[in-house]
Amino acid sequence: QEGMVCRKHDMEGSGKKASNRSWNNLYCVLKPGQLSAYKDSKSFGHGVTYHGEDPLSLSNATWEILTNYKKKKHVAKLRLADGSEYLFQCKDEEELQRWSQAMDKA
Ligand code: I3P
Repeated sequence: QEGMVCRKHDMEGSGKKASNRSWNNLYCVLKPGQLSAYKDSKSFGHGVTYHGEDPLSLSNATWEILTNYKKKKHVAKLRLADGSEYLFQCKDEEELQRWSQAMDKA
């Protein structure tokens, strides 16, 4: 599963709020056990991740669709094993379901 998703870093692993809390439209690529982010599909083609970030490890991570989230629609929360949290906004419900199914398998 891969495609453009809007992402916000919400919490650091330490339990404090993330410093850069902006939403970024990123080309996300899900492989078994890891989620990588790129500026766009071209950067993915070149293997250059967004801001040089390492892939997020999905072992012991949880993915939860935020049905009560008021600010935006089609949002899910990814919580990593270290406690850090990222919000992902998909363009529509179908995309959200697609990502959710892929996350469940990854
Ligand atoms: C953030 C940006 C986010 C907003 C966040 C702001 O500012 O406006 O969209 O989250 O609010 O801090 P900046 O771009 O200057 O970093 P929401 O869209 O979820 O409101 P927050 O700190 O309350 O999460």
